[in-house]
Order: sequence, then structure tokens, then C-alpha cells
Amino acid sequence: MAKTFYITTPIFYPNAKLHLGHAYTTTVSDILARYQRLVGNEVYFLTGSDENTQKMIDAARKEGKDPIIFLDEIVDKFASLFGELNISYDQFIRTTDQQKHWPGAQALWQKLVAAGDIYKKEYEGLYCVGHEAFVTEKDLVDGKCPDHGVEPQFLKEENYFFKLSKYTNVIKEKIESDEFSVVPESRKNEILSLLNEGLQDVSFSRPRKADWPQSLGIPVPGDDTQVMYVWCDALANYITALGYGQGGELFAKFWPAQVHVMGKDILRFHAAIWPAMLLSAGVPLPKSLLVHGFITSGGKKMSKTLGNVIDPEELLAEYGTDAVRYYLARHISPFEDGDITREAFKDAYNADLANGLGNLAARVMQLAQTHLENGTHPEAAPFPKEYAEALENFEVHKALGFVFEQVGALDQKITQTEPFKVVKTDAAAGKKIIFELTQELYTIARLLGPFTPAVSEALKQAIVENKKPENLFPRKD
Ligand code: ME8
Repeated sequence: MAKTFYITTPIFYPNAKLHLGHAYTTTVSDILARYQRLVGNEVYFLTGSDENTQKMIDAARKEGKDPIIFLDEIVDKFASLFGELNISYDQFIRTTDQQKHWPGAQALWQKLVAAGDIYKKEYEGLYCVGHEAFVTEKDLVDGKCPDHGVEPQFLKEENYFFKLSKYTNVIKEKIESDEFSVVPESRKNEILSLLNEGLQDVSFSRPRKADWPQSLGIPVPGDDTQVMYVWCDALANYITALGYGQGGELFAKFWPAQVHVMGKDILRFHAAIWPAMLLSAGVPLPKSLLVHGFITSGGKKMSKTLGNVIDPEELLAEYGTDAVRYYLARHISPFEDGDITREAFKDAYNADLANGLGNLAARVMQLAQTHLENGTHPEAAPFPKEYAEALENFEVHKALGFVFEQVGALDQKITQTEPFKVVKTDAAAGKKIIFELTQELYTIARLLGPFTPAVSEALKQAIVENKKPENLFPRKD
């Protein structure tokens, strides 16, 4: 029976261009979404942008632009990158959306108030604009935030707080029992040890600054001197996008999410604050979180000063969509940190795609076109267990590794069976081998569907039409 499968990416900060890390999280999500569609489930795939932030306003001012115009421009670039990456999202939610997002976030806030979980308190502390969060002295190096290289501001303000502490034990139980599952195991353990220390209540709003445009920052219901802080604003996107609080049919149909995909940097928010909010509001928890690692380049964090930043646009322009999707899916595990360099990318491209898959497809289809007068009538078999299980468990790299084992095995089969020789002495036997090779190539093409969708289609079409595919992956020198 068809199931519903709701999958989300983080919503990205549009204060700068997206980099390869953002491309990674989105591509992994897309692969999972495409796989679920292929097995017949009804999928809803959400991505978006996180716009109500101070750093957004700062970035716009730096460029001398009105924040909303600045945002529109960047969000257009996000959409264009996601287009080039062939991301099959169903909706792009923006947190400045006042029709859908703001009323939904306000409805959620009111549920938390009704549950008695929101209270007002004076707060003072050091605030890092880069993190959009309060930091403590011990987070600082030489008085500066080590991640952003800037001194935090001292803030003293009256805020609303959310009783996060109240939910520590319930969340712990749900994570321990995998009712709310955190994948991989290492991240589950990380969050459990944090929960063992207990959770503090969190600041949930900020005073609205005089210079904040009205179009940015969701007013706290009943107190428009305050705007919602990131938690009830950004995290709420996962349900507001489905029409939560507005009688949304999508919400009724797709919630709870099957999986929220994200990087390890935002695990805490998603595994502690978000479930607490949902529990408080009486909304079911998502089924799981997939928490991937970070991508480095040459073992180092990508940074402009080190000059090791790899722009996804640059790779896409040089190698094409499916090659980039391939590298991210195959050579970076979603369970650990991964690395990429231009050399590693080129080597993998030439070895696995140009010489591997591309060459195999050309060989098989050359034989089929020459010797199979009636072509092939490929059959779609169920997906192999190893492949399906890997994708159900979010092990994208393992599933694609399995496909490439089949590529290698098929190559070997040609070498061993030598159909090009056999057809000369025993036409029927030779054709039989070629027919089988073509069938197996068709299976590979289908298994590639979630990963390299355009190449998968091109290959299937070539097989059905019994012709050689165009050069899928030209060698790069
Ligand atoms: O954190 N390697 O947005 P963001 C792999 N708006 N993935 C990376 C990465 C890297 N080097 N760098 C970033 C935010 N990512 C918030 C999220 S969600 C309700 C709010 C990916 O633009 C990773 O998935 O900083 C990370 O969690 C996400 O980009 C953060 O993007």
C-alpha cells in the first residue's frame, strides 16, 4: 500500500550564496525523495530559506539593498542552483511568507502559551550575530567567537522563554526507544548524553528593534514589541509549509514527517527544542532525523582565506548535474564527515563515470545495436534487497556503491563471455548473451534513477530504442 513520505531539508540562510555543504544536504534529501517515489510512495519534499534574521539584514545593508529585494535576489539564486542540481522539491518555503508561515508559527506559539510553557524573563548575556544565539564566555577565544571571528554583543533584554526543561525526559525516552529516531547511532548517542545533562529553558523571542523592517520577524501574538526568535520561527517551517494552524490538508495528509535531513551543526535544535515544541503543542513528533557530517576540502574547512572553497556552480558547469550528484552521493557518507578536492572529483569522474559506467553503456549498446535486430524489451524487476534496505536506512553511499558493483560485474561478464567473438561462431548463443547484458544494463539504469536521474532516463531510452546513448560522461584531462 502506498505510504506518505514527508521529507525536509534545513531552511537555508540567504545571507550568502549556497555552498557545497548546502548542495550536499539537498542532494541527499532529493535522492531519498526520488527513491520513495520510485517505490510508489506519495512523497512531499520541502526546502526553503530562513529569512527573519539579523545577519540577513546586515548582509543586505552591506550591499546597500532593501532587505526584501536582497532576499528575492538570493532566493532566486537558490532556486536556480536547485534547478541545476535537479532537486525535485514540492515546495520552497520562505519564512517571510506572511500568508502561510506567519499565521502557522503564531498558531504554534499560541498552543505553547495554552500549554503554560511560555513565560517572560529578563535575560542578559553575550550574543553572537553569526550564530544568531547567545554564547557563553567559555565559547570564546580571545574574547571572540571562534567560528565567526567577531566579538559578541552584550545584550540585556526582556524575553519570552519556553519551558524546554520540562520535556527533557520524555524526549530522551522517545529517542532511546527510536520512536523518534536519530540516525546515525553516533549522533543518537551525542544527543542522549546532552539530554542526560538536562535541558535549560530557552529564550523564545527578542524585542523588535526600531530599525527592523516590518516585513521581517514574526510578531509575538498579543505583544508586537517582540518578535519570535529562531526556534518558533525557523523550526516551525516544517509544519507551516503544510498549512498547520490553517486547516491545511497537506498537514493532515503528510505530518508527521518521515525524516528531517540536516547537518550535525543543527542536531541539538532538531533533537531537543523542536520535539519539545511539538510535544507542548500536542503535535506528533517526526519519525526520524538524518544527521550528516560536514564536507571539508583537503581535510580543512572550506574558507575563502585558505582558498579551498569549491563552488557547486563551478563543478556543475564543468561536469554536469549527474556527475556532481554522483560524487556527493557516492564519495561522501551521510553518516560521517566527508572530503572533496578538485583532483579527487576529477579522478572519481574519470574512473567511475567516464571509464566505468559511460564506457560500459557504450560497449553494451554497441553490441545490442549491431546484433539484436528486434531490440530488447526490458523488464522492470523489483529493486534488490541490499539496495532497497540501504536507501530505507538512508545509506545513500552504500546503495550507490551497490549499483557500481553491478557496473563492475557487468563489465567483467563481457570480458569473460566475449559475446563479440561468440556471435561470429554461434549467432544464437552470442545474441543470448548480448540480450542478457542489455537487460542487466537496464536494471542498472533503473537503480541509478534516484541518484543520476537524467543519465538513468537517457540509458533506459537508449535500451528501449536499441541505439547507442550519446557520450554520457566525456573523459576529462
Ligand atoms: O543552519 N558540509 O542554515 P544554513 C555539509 N537556517 N553540510 C553543510 C555544510 C558543510 N560544510 N555547511 C552547511 C541554518 N551545511 C539554519 C537552519 S532549519 C529549521 C534552520 C548544511 O544556511 C547542513 O545541512 O547555515 C546544515 O545543517 C545546513 O547546511 C545549514 O545551513
